[in-house]
Amino acid sequence: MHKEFHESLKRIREDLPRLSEILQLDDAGQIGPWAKAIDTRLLARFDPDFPLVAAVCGGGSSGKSSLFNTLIGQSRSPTGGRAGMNRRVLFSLPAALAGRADLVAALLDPFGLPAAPLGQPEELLSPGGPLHVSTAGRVVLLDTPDFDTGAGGRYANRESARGALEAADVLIYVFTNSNYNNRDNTDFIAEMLTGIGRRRCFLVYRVYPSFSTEEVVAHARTVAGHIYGAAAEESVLGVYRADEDNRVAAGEAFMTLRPVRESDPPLAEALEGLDLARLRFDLHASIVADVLARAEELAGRARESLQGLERYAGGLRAAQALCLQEALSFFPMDRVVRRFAKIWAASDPPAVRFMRRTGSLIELPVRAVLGAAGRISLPVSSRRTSLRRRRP
Ligand SMILES: Nc1nc2c(ncn2[C@@H]2O[C@H](COP(=O)(O)OP(=O)(O)OP(=O)(O)O)[C@@H](O)[C@H]2O)c(=O)[nH]1
Ligand SMILES: [Mg+2]
Repeated sequence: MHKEFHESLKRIREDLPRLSEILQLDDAGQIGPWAKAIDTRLLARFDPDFPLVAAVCGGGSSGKSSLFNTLIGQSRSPTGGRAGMNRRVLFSLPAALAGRADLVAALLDPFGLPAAPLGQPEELLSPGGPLHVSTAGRVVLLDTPDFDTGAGGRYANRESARGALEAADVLIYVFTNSNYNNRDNTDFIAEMLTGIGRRRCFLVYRVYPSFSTEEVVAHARTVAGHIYGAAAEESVLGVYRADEDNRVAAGEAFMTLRPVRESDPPLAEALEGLDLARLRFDLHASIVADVLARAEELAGRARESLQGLERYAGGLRAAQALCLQEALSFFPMDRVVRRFAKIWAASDPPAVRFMRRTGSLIELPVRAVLGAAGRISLPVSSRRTSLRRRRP
């Protein structure tokens, strides 16, 4: 299904511009952006060679960079005690992607900024486009800036974190004992993961070694519940604990990750072993379902609003008719008609002259009109005055 979709999409992508060229359609301006969107947003993403993109994310100083380094097996991302250290995204670029410029372009598209290879780790400490390091693995890992550094509702890195989260197929959410119950962080993550479509995630708990498995499970359940609500169970792909270790802090060792459920594979293996086609299909299906549900909701609201407007217009029409009826009863119809007759006679049109010559026939239509005016229902008082005025 996944493969068929990719093939069909590719055919449309190739045939439509050719058709436009053959038919000499004057739409080059539209075809270009359309083709680019298909290339980067859809075609590459459904390419069987497009790697899994997993974003490591979490609050400031939760251990994201330490985990990123652990997973790529190289100490490339700077780690430290100051929250909000990483200001840009660092991603691992599998060596297998080297010859696939189209896939790399698609990978970078959500960031909207040109990428460059990482030179010195310090480059990550100032804001800018994403940087990359080459790895032997098959997974693209993103080390993202934290999204909770800042104050008064303004967060320094949220936009950059947002790009990374939207580019990812899955997330690896790192949390600690001091922030696992922080609603602000989980709310932001929840918005990213479940706002439109549902991205699944791995949970990594940097925890004191003294914590029991039950405590770790209970805290992980709190985090999952805050992010996914009722869908927590099926959305969490695995829970891992990384016990606090001073050698990690000293930069002498990588983190040690242990699956909380003993039957689960190590995190790196779990990532490599994900059924990518299924995962991506589910993700896109959930995005389409959410988009349609929102559209349905909007259409429902629009229908309700239209009904309200129709009722309002009906009310206005009824009020207008009532006012008109009332106003008509005060309209001095006899005076208007007499004035009209006067002007008509004064302008002395040839037809009138002719009629005058042929007798007093002129009196006839005017009298008829005046008679009609007299019959129009007028308020008694105004009819009386007009009758009185008509008498010499
Ligand atoms: N004791 C101990 N310290 C750790 C461990 N893992 C990470 N740290 C330390 O915690 C601090 C923050 O770790 P980072 O990996 O830089 O955290 P981060 O989430 O990338 O931080 P920002 O990029 O600033 O948001 C560093 O001083 C790490 O050395 C651990 O297992 N044990
Ligand atoms: Mg970091």
